[in-house]
Amino acid sequence: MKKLILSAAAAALLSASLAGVSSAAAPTIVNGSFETGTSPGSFLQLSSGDGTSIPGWTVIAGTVDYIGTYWPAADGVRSLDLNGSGAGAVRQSFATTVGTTYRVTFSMSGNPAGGAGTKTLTADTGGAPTIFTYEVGTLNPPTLTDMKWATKSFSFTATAATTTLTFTSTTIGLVYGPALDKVRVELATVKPLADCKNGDWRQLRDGQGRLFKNQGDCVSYFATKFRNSGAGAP
Ligand SMILES: [Ca+2]
Repeated sequence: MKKLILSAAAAALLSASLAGVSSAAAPTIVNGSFETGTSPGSFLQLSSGDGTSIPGWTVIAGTVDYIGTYWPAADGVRSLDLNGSGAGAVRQSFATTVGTTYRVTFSMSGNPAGGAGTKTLTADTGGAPTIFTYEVGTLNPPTLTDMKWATKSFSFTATAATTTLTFTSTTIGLVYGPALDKVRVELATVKPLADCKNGDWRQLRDGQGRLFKNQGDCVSYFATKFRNSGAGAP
Protein backbone atom coordinates (compact mmCIF):
# COMPACT_ATOMS: atom_id res chain seq x y z
CA MET A 1 0.00 0.00 0.00
CA LYS A 2 2.78 2.38 0.93
CA LYS A 3 4.47 1.70 -2.37
CA LEU A 4 1.24 2.45 -4.21
CA ILE A 5 0.88 5.84 -2.49
CA LEU A 6 4.47 6.75 -3.29
CA SER A 7 4.10 5.91 -6.93
CA ALA A 8 0.90 7.90 -7.18
CA ALA A 9 2.71 10.90 -5.74
CA ALA A 10 5.60 10.37 -8.12
CA ALA A 11 3.17 10.14 -11.02
CA ALA A 12 1.52 13.38 -9.96
CA LEU A 13 4.89 15.12 -9.80
CA LEU A 14 5.89 13.75 -13.17
CA SER A 15 2.65 14.82 -14.77
CA ALA A 16 2.96 18.33 -13.31
CA SER A 17 6.47 18.56 -14.67
CA LEU A 18 5.48 17.23 -18.08
CA ALA A 19 2.75 19.80 -18.32
CA GLY A 20 5.47 22.41 -18.04
CA VAL A 21 3.69 24.26 -15.28
CA SER A 22 4.42 24.66 -11.60
CA SER A 23 1.92 23.94 -8.89
CA ALA A 24 0.80 27.58 -9.00
CA ALA A 25 -2.91 28.15 -8.65
CA ALA A 26 -4.98 29.52 -11.48
CA PRO A 27 -5.37 33.27 -11.01
CA THR A 28 -8.65 34.69 -9.87
CA ILE A 29 -9.96 37.22 -12.32
CA VAL A 30 -13.01 39.12 -11.15
CA ASN A 31 -16.08 39.60 -13.32
CA GLY A 32 -14.31 38.49 -16.49
CA SER A 33 -17.60 38.38 -18.40
CA PHE A 34 -18.68 41.85 -17.22
CA GLU A 35 -21.94 40.40 -15.91
CA THR A 36 -21.81 42.23 -12.57
CA GLY A 37 -22.10 46.00 -12.36
CA THR A 38 -24.30 49.04 -12.80
CA SER A 39 -27.19 48.10 -15.07
CA PRO A 40 -26.23 49.32 -18.55
CA GLY A 41 -29.73 49.14 -20.03
CA SER A 42 -29.10 49.20 -23.77
CA PHE A 43 -25.60 50.55 -23.16
CA LEU A 44 -23.88 52.88 -20.74
CA GLN A 45 -20.83 55.01 -21.52
CA LEU A 46 -18.08 54.89 -18.88
CA SER A 47 -15.19 57.32 -18.67
CA SER A 48 -11.52 57.03 -17.76
CA GLY A 49 -11.08 56.69 -14.01
CA ASP A 50 -14.28 54.72 -13.49
CA GLY A 51 -13.32 51.79 -11.28
CA THR A 52 -16.71 51.06 -9.78
CA SER A 53 -19.34 50.64 -12.50
CA ILE A 54 -17.96 47.22 -13.51
CA PRO A 55 -16.48 45.64 -10.37
CA GLY A 56 -12.99 44.26 -10.99
CA TRP A 57 -12.35 46.52 -13.97
CA THR A 58 -11.13 50.10 -14.24
CA VAL A 59 -11.51 52.29 -17.31
CA ILE A 60 -8.01 53.76 -17.66
CA ALA A 61 -8.25 55.75 -20.89
CA GLY A 62 -10.86 57.38 -23.09
CA THR A 63 -14.37 56.03 -22.86
CA VAL A 64 -15.95 52.61 -23.30
CA ASP A 65 -19.55 51.50 -23.70
CA TYR A 66 -20.83 48.95 -21.21
CA ILE A 67 -23.20 46.98 -23.44
CA GLY A 68 -26.46 45.49 -22.19
CA THR A 69 -29.29 44.78 -24.58
CA TYR A 70 -27.73 46.67 -27.51
CA TRP A 71 -26.26 43.42 -28.82
CA PRO A 72 -26.05 39.79 -27.64
CA ALA A 73 -23.04 39.06 -25.44
CA ALA A 74 -20.64 36.19 -26.10
CA ASP A 75 -21.39 34.99 -22.58
CA GLY A 76 -24.25 36.06 -20.33
CA VAL A 77 -25.98 39.33 -21.20
CA ARG A 78 -23.29 42.03 -20.93
CA SER A 79 -20.11 42.91 -22.81
CA LEU A 80 -18.00 45.93 -23.78
CA ASP A 81 -17.46 48.16 -26.78
CA LEU A 82 -13.93 49.44 -26.17
CA ASN A 83 -14.85 52.60 -28.04
CA GLY A 84 -17.28 54.88 -26.26
CA SER A 85 -17.07 58.35 -27.79
CA GLY A 86 -13.61 57.30 -28.94
CA ALA A 87 -10.99 54.66 -28.15
CA GLY A 88 -10.84 53.49 -24.53
CA ALA A 89 -9.03 50.97 -22.37
CA VAL A 90 -9.83 48.79 -19.36
CA ARG A 91 -7.63 46.90 -16.97
CA GLN A 92 -7.63 44.49 -14.06
CA SER A 93 -4.88 43.32 -11.72
CA PHE A 94 -4.68 39.84 -10.22
CA ALA A 95 -2.27 37.65 -8.29
CA THR A 96 0.25 35.62 -10.27
CA THR A 97 3.26 33.43 -9.55
CA VAL A 98 6.57 34.64 -10.94
CA GLY A 99 7.82 32.38 -13.72
CA THR A 100 4.46 30.72 -14.32
CA THR A 101 2.93 30.90 -17.77
CA TYR A 102 -0.73 31.81 -18.12
CA ARG A 103 -3.09 31.91 -21.05
CA VAL A 104 -5.55 34.78 -21.47
CA THR A 105 -8.59 33.90 -23.57
CA PHE A 106 -11.35 36.29 -24.56
CA SER A 107 -14.16 36.80 -27.04
CA MET A 108 -13.84 39.57 -29.61
CA SER A 109 -16.19 41.06 -32.17
CA GLY A 110 -16.65 44.47 -33.75
CA ASN A 111 -19.43 47.00 -33.39
CA PRO A 112 -21.33 46.46 -36.66
CA ALA A 113 -23.33 49.69 -36.45
CA GLY A 114 -20.75 51.68 -38.38
CA GLY A 115 -20.58 49.32 -41.33
CA ALA A 116 -17.53 47.52 -42.64
CA GLY A 117 -14.15 48.20 -41.08
CA THR A 118 -11.26 46.69 -39.20
CA LYS A 119 -11.52 46.73 -35.42
CA THR A 120 -8.28 46.42 -33.49
CA LEU A 121 -7.32 46.19 -29.85
CA THR A 122 -4.19 45.34 -27.95
CA ALA A 123 -3.86 43.19 -24.88
CA ASP A 124 -0.87 43.44 -22.59
CA THR A 125 0.31 42.33 -19.19
CA GLY A 126 2.94 45.03 -18.77
CA GLY A 127 5.24 43.99 -21.61
CA ALA A 128 4.87 44.36 -25.34
CA PRO A 129 1.20 44.45 -26.34
CA THR A 130 -0.30 41.77 -28.57
CA ILE A 131 -2.45 43.11 -31.41
CA PHE A 132 -5.83 41.53 -32.16
CA THR A 133 -7.94 42.27 -35.20
CA TYR A 134 -11.59 41.67 -36.00
CA GLU A 135 -12.74 42.35 -39.51
CA VAL A 136 -16.29 43.63 -39.89
CA GLY A 137 -16.56 42.64 -43.51
CA THR A 138 -19.15 43.19 -46.16
CA LEU A 139 -19.79 39.45 -46.60
CA ASN A 140 -21.62 37.86 -43.69
CA PRO A 141 -20.68 40.57 -41.17
CA PRO A 142 -21.64 40.56 -37.50
CA THR A 143 -24.97 42.22 -36.80
CA LEU A 144 -26.71 43.66 -33.75
CA THR A 145 -28.57 40.34 -33.43
CA ASP A 146 -25.62 38.03 -34.14
CA MET A 147 -22.22 39.37 -33.19
CA LYS A 148 -20.30 36.36 -34.53
CA TRP A 149 -17.91 36.43 -31.58
CA ALA A 150 -14.43 35.03 -32.17
CA THR A 151 -12.22 33.46 -29.51
CA LYS A 152 -8.76 34.99 -29.14
CA SER A 153 -5.91 34.16 -26.79
CA PHE A 154 -2.33 34.86 -25.88
CA SER A 155 0.11 33.64 -23.24
CA PHE A 156 2.36 35.45 -20.83
CA THR A 157 4.85 34.46 -18.16
CA ALA A 158 4.39 36.35 -14.92
CA THR A 159 7.29 38.51 -13.76
CA ALA A 160 5.66 39.74 -10.55
CA ALA A 161 3.26 38.68 -7.79
CA THR A 162 0.63 40.93 -9.32
CA THR A 163 -0.06 41.19 -13.03
CA THR A 164 -2.16 43.89 -14.66
CA LEU A 165 -4.04 42.86 -17.77
CA THR A 166 -5.00 45.75 -20.04
CA PHE A 167 -7.23 45.80 -23.11
CA THR A 168 -6.79 48.93 -25.22
CA SER A 169 -8.77 49.87 -28.29
CA THR A 170 -6.51 50.90 -31.14
CA THR A 171 -9.52 51.65 -33.32
CA ILE A 172 -8.93 55.38 -33.32
CA GLY A 173 -11.40 58.11 -34.12
CA LEU A 174 -14.51 55.95 -34.22
CA VAL A 175 -17.43 55.36 -31.90
CA TYR A 176 -17.79 51.84 -33.34
CA GLY A 177 -15.03 49.88 -31.69
CA PRO A 178 -13.83 46.38 -30.91
CA ALA A 179 -16.19 44.37 -28.69
CA LEU A 180 -14.89 42.38 -25.73
CA ASP A 181 -16.41 39.68 -23.51
CA LYS A 182 -15.68 36.48 -21.60
CA VAL A 183 -12.14 37.20 -20.40
CA ARG A 184 -10.50 34.22 -18.71
CA VAL A 185 -7.00 33.76 -17.32
CA GLU A 186 -5.86 30.19 -16.79
CA LEU A 187 -2.68 28.30 -16.16
CA ALA A 188 -1.23 27.54 -19.55
CA THR A 189 -1.86 23.82 -19.82
CA VAL A 190 0.71 23.51 -22.53
CA LYS A 191 0.02 21.22 -25.44
CA PRO A 192 3.61 21.90 -26.34
CA LEU A 193 4.17 19.88 -29.47
CA ALA A 194 0.99 21.11 -31.09
CA ASP A 195 1.68 24.65 -29.91
CA CYS A 196 5.26 24.55 -31.20
CA LYS A 197 4.01 23.49 -34.57
CA ASN A 198 1.18 25.95 -34.99
CA GLY A 199 3.46 28.94 -34.59
CA ASP A 200 3.17 29.45 -30.85
CA TRP A 201 6.84 28.55 -30.42
CA ARG A 202 7.45 32.27 -30.58
CA GLN A 203 5.53 32.65 -27.31
CA LEU A 204 6.42 29.43 -25.50
CA ARG A 205 9.26 29.38 -23.02
CA ASP A 206 11.43 26.69 -21.53
CA GLY A 207 11.53 25.90 -17.81
CA GLN A 208 13.87 28.83 -17.23
CA GLY A 209 11.62 31.32 -18.92
CA ARG A 210 13.68 31.53 -22.12
CA LEU A 211 12.13 31.90 -25.55
CA PHE A 212 12.97 29.40 -28.27
CA LYS A 213 15.15 30.36 -31.22
CA ASN A 214 12.99 28.49 -33.72
CA GLN A 215 10.21 25.95 -34.08
CA GLY A 216 12.60 23.00 -34.28
CA ASP A 217 14.19 23.83 -30.93
CA CYS A 218 10.75 24.14 -29.39
CA VAL A 219 9.66 20.73 -30.70
CA SER A 220 12.95 19.16 -29.62
CA TYR A 221 12.68 20.56 -26.11
CA PHE A 222 9.24 19.10 -25.47
CA ALA A 223 9.73 15.90 -27.48
CA THR A 224 12.76 15.01 -25.34
CA LYS A 225 10.87 15.90 -22.20
CA PHE A 226 13.09 18.93 -21.60
CA ARG A 227 16.46 17.22 -22.14
CA ASN A 228 17.36 19.29 -25.21
CA SER A 229 17.45 22.83 -23.99
CA GLY A 230 17.29 24.52 -27.37
CA ALA A 231 16.35 27.82 -25.88
CA GLY A 232 17.84 31.21 -26.55
CA ALA A 233 18.04 34.37 -24.54
CA PRO A 234 15.72 35.06 -21.63
CA1 LIG B 1 -20.63 38.77 -20.67
